[in-house]
Parts: sequence; C-alpha cells; structure tokens
Amino acid sequence: MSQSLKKHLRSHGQEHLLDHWSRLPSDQQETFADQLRAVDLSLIARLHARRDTVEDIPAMIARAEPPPAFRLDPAKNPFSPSKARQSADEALRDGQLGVVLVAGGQGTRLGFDQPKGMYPIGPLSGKTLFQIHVEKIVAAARRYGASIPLYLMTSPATDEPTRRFFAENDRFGLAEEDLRIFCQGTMPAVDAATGKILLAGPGCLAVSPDGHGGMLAALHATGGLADARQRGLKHLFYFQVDNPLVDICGREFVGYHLLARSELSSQVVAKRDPLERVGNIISVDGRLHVIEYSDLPESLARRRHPDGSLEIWAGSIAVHVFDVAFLHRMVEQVDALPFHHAMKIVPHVDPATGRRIEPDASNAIKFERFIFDLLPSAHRAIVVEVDRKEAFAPLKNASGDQHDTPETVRAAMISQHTEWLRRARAEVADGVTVEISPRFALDADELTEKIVPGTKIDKDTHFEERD
Ligand code: UD2
Repeated sequence: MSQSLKKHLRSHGQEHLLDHWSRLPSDQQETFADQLRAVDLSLIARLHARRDTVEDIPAMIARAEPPPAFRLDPAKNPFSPSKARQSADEALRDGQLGVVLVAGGQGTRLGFDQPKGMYPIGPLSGKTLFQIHVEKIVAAARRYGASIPLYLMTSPATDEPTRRFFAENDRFGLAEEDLRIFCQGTMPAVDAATGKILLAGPGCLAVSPDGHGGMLAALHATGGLADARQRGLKHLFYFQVDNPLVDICGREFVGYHLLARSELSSQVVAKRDPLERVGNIISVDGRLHVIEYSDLPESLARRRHPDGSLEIWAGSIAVHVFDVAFLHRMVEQVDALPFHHAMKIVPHVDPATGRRIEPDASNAIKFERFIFDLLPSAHRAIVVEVDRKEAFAPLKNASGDQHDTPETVRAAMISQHTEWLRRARAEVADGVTVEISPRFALDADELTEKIVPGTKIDKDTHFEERD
C-alpha cells in the first residue's frame, strides 16, 4: 500500500478506511486506492466542521423582500407577454437555446426502482416522463426549424438504465448529435458524530450523488458547456425529470428572461399553502436566494400581509433559464455553490470487523449542492410566476399520499388537456379522459389550429400525430 496515501488519510483522521486493507483482494485494493485518492479530504473535513456552510436563515429573512417578479397579471409587468413571446421566438429560431434535464435522483419517495424518467405517466398512452419531455423538445425544434440539444444528467445509479432506455427507443426522435447524457459526481457520506467517512462494503466508500448542483461541474467536466458554446447556444432551459407539465422553452418565460437581460431566471408558483414543499425565493440585499422548504422556520413561512397573502409567496418549481456565459463564469468560481448537509440513515460496514451496521435512526451526513444557489451570483435575476395548472405537477410520492402521486399528476395532465380542447371550442363530455401528445400540439394555440370548433369528444381520446 502506498505510504503517501496512508499518510494523507492519517493527516485527515480517515485512516480507519485502511483497517481492512490487507483482507482485500489485490485488484480491489487498486480500485479502492483510486477511489480514496479521488476524495477531497480537506473539503470533507471542512464540511463536517460546517465551515463551508449556508447562511443564517432567520437573519436573512429579517432583511428579505419579495423578489422582482413577473406576475400572472401582465398589467403588473414591465414587458407585455406578446413582446416576450416575440423575443423568445427570435432566439429559438436562431438556435440559441438548449435544454438541461436533471434526472440523477433515485425517486425513493415514489418507490419506483428504475430511473424516475422511465415511469409511465401518460394517462392513456402510458408514455414515460422521458418520452413526454423529449417529444416536447423535438416538437419545439420542428416548430422553429432549429435544433434544440438536450443535456441529460444522470447519476451512477441511473446512468446505465437511462442510456439503455434512450438507445432502445431511438432517443424518442431526438437526433443523435442532439443528445448528450452525462453523469453527475458523488460525495462520500460521513458519520455525523465523528466526521469519519463510511464504507458501503469492504473496499468501497459509501457515496451518494452530489445533488443537482453537481450539474455545473459535471456539465463542464464532460465537455457539455464547451459543446454549448461551440454550437452558439446562449441560454439553457433547465428542468427536473418529475414534472410532465413543464413548458419546455416556454415562450413567455424565455422572453422575459431575454427582455430583462437576466443571467438566471426562475419559474415560481404562488404557494398553495405556507408549508408547501418547494423552495422559497426571496430577495436579500438586492440578490435572489432560495430558502429550501425544510430550512424555512414555520413561523416565518406563515407570515402574511394585511391582505391575507403570504409574505414569502414565491415557490420555486425548479425550472430555470441560465445564460451559458454565466455558467462559464460560475465554473471558474470553486465556491460558487455551497454544500448543504442532509442527515440520513446510511447502512455501512465497520472497517475493522467487516460487520454490517443497519442504523435505525439518522447516523450520517450526506453533502449536496443545489443548482439554485447560483441565484445570488446572477446579475439581473428575475422570477416569473406561472399558473400551476399549466406548468407544475411533480411526481414525488407513491399512490395514497395526498399530493404529487401518479394519480394527482395524471389528473393534472388530463385537466390541462381538457382545458386546451375547450379553448379550441371542442366539446369534451364530462368524465372523458383526453391526452394530447406533444407531437400533436405543444400548447393551446397549436391545438386550436388543429381542432375543428364544435368537435364532440365523448370517449377517451389520445391525440397523437400520425407518422
Ligand atoms: C425540489 C426542490 C424544491 C422544489 C421542488 C419542485 C431541491 C433541494 N428542492 O424538491 O425547491 O423546487 O423540487 O418539484 O432541489 N437530482 C439529481 N441529482 C441529485 C439530486 C436530485 O439529478 O443528486 C434531480 C432529481 O432527479 C429531480 C430533481 O433533481 O429531477 C429534484 O430532486 P428531488 O425530487 O429530490 O427534489 P425535491 O422534491 O426535494
């Protein structure tokens, strides 16, 4: 065993990781040594000591103001929706937009053992989340006569099945050169009390994905950022895999981003209740911040204006537009994204005895970066309010839960598509299930062009484009 590695581990109090070294087969020793060398031990020590930590939330909230927001009522906004749509159309026609989809999460709450993107959610078609997202991108590219590349982030657990799924399905119509799948990094979990790195098994560290904020480093390290620049992309539309209502490259959102010359724009909904599980966007000293729902004290979350509206109203739905130049600038700043601490139950093995330990309470800290922590660094950042019914129905929980289940998500899709059909002056009988493929129509306006007014829909119907 290399003496320098031993010394390095000892100097950071992590020499326990070598306790079982002599019992490892020699090929495993080599891979384990590589895994150990790749860990930034001083960073882990700093993080455990909480020296690299997130701000004092009550102090921030004391200085918080509502974020500069484009509200649903256009009369309150400095630019009109039609001007925004026009700006977005120009940028899209000019091929300035790409898309980033983060799909590295493990979907534990949903209880689905494959990547969440492979969950069949289409109410009639049974299409998966991945297929619905990609069909939207392909349809938008077709509409604008420009390519819209997709940068799809996976994690070690979701990478292989995701790649196989896309290959088996001909990338759902996306050109090969327009899909880049890249895998995010990982971070070791540490014992909460001692800061010692845990072992998942002999010769194997307990690691987990480094959070969706890992997107920045991983996109850069895998050449995605350089690719974006080389293609002449100026903006990246970013979203999460679990929301089939997401309006990918939505014209008003993109348009407001452009007109405000924002470097980072975020979609928000007016929170349904003070404790809704979404990030809270606030402005502090002229900079935007997201306070995660789990970090917002309940008494602050419940504060209201005299008219009854919530003081902290803007719920982030994790849909953003990033300027490519801004991301390039952030990549250069090592500390652009802090690490958050999450207390978790992490089963592990005792390095000395090899005995497996199954804790029954949280024993470990996992370190994660959140992409929205780039907000305070962005110039002219804005938030844009969207109508929840048109833009947000995330799949988080298994059937039986109150919110964000397969049933609530399908109901939201059906109700959006029913509403589009009614706007197109079709008559949809009550109780009928409709689903509109993104290949058939991307929005209510496109649907209106295709539906003869007065069309009666009295049985379940999936509107799909014929090949
Ligand atoms: C996220 C946001 C929350 C709100 C909500 C909207 C955080 C911490 N919270 O809550 O503010 O906007 O979404 O639905 O982001 N992912 C990765 N790699 C990782 C971890 C996550 O790719 O290491 C992806 C994951 O696949 C998913 C997304 O990030 O697409 C969000 O992850 P989540 O479902 O764990 O986040 P959640 O529901 O706590």
